[in-house]
Amino acid sequence: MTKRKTAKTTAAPEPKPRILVVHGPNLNLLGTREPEHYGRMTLSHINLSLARLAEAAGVELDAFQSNHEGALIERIHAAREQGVRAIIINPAGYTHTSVALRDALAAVAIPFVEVHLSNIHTREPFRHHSYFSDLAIGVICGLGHDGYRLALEYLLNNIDINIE
Ligand code: CA2
Repeated sequence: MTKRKTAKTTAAPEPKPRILVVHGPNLNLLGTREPEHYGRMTLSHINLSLARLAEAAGVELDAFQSNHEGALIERIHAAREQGVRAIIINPAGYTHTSVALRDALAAVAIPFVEVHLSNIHTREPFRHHSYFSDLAIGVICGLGHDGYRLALEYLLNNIDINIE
């Protein structure tokens, strides 16, 4: 008698939830200049500690930095296609100028936390207004690189309620 092979059905593993961290212009210089405002930690170091925290929670974390408004907008559009669950964004100088970046976040409707290393409200008046804050779940500013970690911890604790 010949034995017939039975096809085993193994369910595909659930994809990990994804969180995207977006860093705006000049943040690639972190840790090299203006430590009085932006601290001494480099962007790679910040991204690495966030990635470790996310991995421990079973979440995939992508980080993206650009000095170009269009590239930031396109990354945010791509996030919708990728099913990104939440975004942490420091729009840097675009915080105070970019209707286009704001519109991209509004269009994809992915919940986001706005983070600033420095306290924008204690600095020059032109930094006091953000085009993002009224759309954000929350805003963290003035806590240096800890702000990113706190934003991520919040999202990791609340990721399930962020599903539309
Ligand atoms: O405090 C923040 O995180 C800011 O978003 C940083 C922006 C600034 O325009 C915002 O008002 C507040 C500037 C980012 C520039 O990053 C640098 C980092 C190191 C050295 C020089 C610039």
